[in-house]
Formats: sequence, structure tokens, C-alpha cells
Amino acid sequence: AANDKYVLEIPKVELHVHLEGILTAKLRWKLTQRNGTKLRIAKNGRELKSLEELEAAMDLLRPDSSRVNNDEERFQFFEAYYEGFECLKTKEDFFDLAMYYLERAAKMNVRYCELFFDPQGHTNCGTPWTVMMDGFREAQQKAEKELNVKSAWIMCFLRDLSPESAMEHYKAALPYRDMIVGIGLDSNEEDRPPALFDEVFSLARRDGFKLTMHCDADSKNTHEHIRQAASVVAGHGLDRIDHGINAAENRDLINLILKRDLGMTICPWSYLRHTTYSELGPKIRALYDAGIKISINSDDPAYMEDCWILENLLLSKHLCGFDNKDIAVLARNAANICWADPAVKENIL
Ligand code: ES4
Ligand code: ZN
Repeated sequence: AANDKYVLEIPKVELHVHLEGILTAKLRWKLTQRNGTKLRIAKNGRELKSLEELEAAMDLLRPDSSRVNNDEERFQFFEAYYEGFECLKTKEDFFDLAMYYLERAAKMNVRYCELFFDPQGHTNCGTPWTVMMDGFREAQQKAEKELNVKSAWIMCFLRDLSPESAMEHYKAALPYRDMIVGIGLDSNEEDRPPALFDEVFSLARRDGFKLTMHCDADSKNTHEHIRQAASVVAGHGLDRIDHGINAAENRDLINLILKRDLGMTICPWSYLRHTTYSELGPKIRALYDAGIKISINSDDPAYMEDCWILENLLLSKHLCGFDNKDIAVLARNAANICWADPAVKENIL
């Protein structure tokens, strides 16, 4: 327990959390009631009628390393995740969602965070950009002033939608570029290699954005996707990699990541969806021992038994045998690979 106190109290930087992935059953229920929207979740569109039903449905989607990975389960996660977007209607909803994260973050001593959001999921629900971004901006300003938590946004494109849709959304986001530090790519990776989105990522780099992409461990072409993300997209590869833990299986990929000095955002709890404890520890450990700047993060806490950056750090301690010195290195790595202005970056931790 004394060690847990150290992990709780150490100042932190979080670089991989999906705003929509912190929409807990309780918050989703509250917003559904407030807006009179329908509550559906991953069960052929059947409408749920109570918070208890929603909690039970979301509970089935949590990572559980005792079940084998299957495509059906991943599909259900995405379905439930996107259905969650339907209760977000007003500026206040987006503010509440972001504040929910930022207040939790403050309690865990997160000092700076880069938050993913998926604008295509919201425009798809008919939500205007001003509603999203004004809500986010108010939360960002309030958290910086009142909670001592700084934040920036990473706009992710949904890789299961077209590159044309990504480009349209990129252009529509430019009026808000002062809030957005980076561009990412998420959602279902099946048959959607990084290079498909080369054009919009190249343009974003020319415009001064930092670049990252998800390379999920359960992707069928995991090594090739990591290679493209690390060395091909936007001329010479991206600025960070999200996940990418299967690089641990391939010395050439480790060397490539080291050569490009790419940071990696690791979310241990997520991988229990498709990896066993005994496989996971050594993979994370191999990346760390190779000298790659990995950071530990939370991904989608609402779909993971309420596991946040703190629980993920504790899990990585347990899985990899990290001690407090290692935890300090992981926190330092996150500060190192974050995309805050140099002046801010120096004083984050
Ligand atoms: C996601 Cl690929 C992926 N994994 C987990 N959460 C997500 N949210 C959006 N894309
Ligand atoms: Zn993610």
C-alpha cells in the first residue's frame, strides 16, 4: 500500500485517453435522461430502460484475459462506443464529459494531458463543431485555472471511414486549431493500414500538427502497420505510436522506433481484451528495456471496469515488475514525448 501511495502521488502526464471512452454508464444515463435520447447498446439496437441494464451491458464489454480475443467482441465494443455518442447533444454535455475526465485526472495528480476525440462520430450524429469544441474549450480553461491540469486535444480520424471523410473533417477543424496539438487515427483497424491516410497526415504535418496513430495488438497485419506508422506515413513516419506493443516481437521494428526516437503510448488494461497476463508483461518490459520511451495510459476507462491511468500504472508494476524508480521513468517519458510547448513542457512535472 505504501508503494501505491507513491504511484498515486507522483505527478503524471496522460497521452492516450479517448474522451468518448470515459463516458461511464452513470454519465451516459444522466445525459440520456437530460436530452431525452434513446439508450441503445450493442444488442441489435434494443433499447435499454434503466441504468442497471446499461451497467450490465457495459460490464460484458470489459477486457477479460480469460476470454479469447474474437472479432465479434471487438465489433460489439465499437458498436457500444459509437452508440454512446448519441447522448451528447449540447455544449454543456461536451463540457461535462471533458470535466469528468479532468476532475478525475486532478485527483490522480495528472498535470497535463492530451485527449483524443473522434469528431466524425459526432458530426455523424448531427452535432455541430461549435457545440463540441466550445464545450471542450470551456472545460480546458476551467481545469487549467481551478484544477491545475493543463490539456490539449488530439483529433482522431476513424480509420473505418474513408480518407475523404478524414480530409473533410480536417478542413472543418482548422478554425479550432489553437486547441488541437495533434492528429491521430483510431477505430477498427481491420484492413485499414496507416498508409491509406497518407494524404491527410502529410497535409497536417505541413500545417504544423504532430502526428500519431493507433497500431493495435490484435490487428492482423500488426508488424506492417507499425512499420508504416514508424517510417512511411507523411514522408518519414509519425511522431508517436499509440499502442504498437507487437513491436516487441520484432527486433527490426524496435530498432526503427529507437532510431526515430518515437514515443509509444501503452495502455496495459486494454490489451487484456486479447492478451494473457503472462504474454503482456514481457512485451511491455521488452519495449521498456530496449530503451524506447513508453508511457502508461488509460485508453477507455468506462469500458474497463473504471481503470484509469493510476490503475494502469499499478497493473504495469504488477505485470512487468516495475519498481518506483521505473514508475518515475515512465512518468518522465510521458513528459518527454508530450507535445506541449517547450516552455510548458519543461515545467510540467
Ligand atoms: C478506439 Cl481502436 C480503439 N481502441 C479503443 N478505443 C477506441 N476508441 C476509438 N478507437
Ligand atoms: Zn486508444
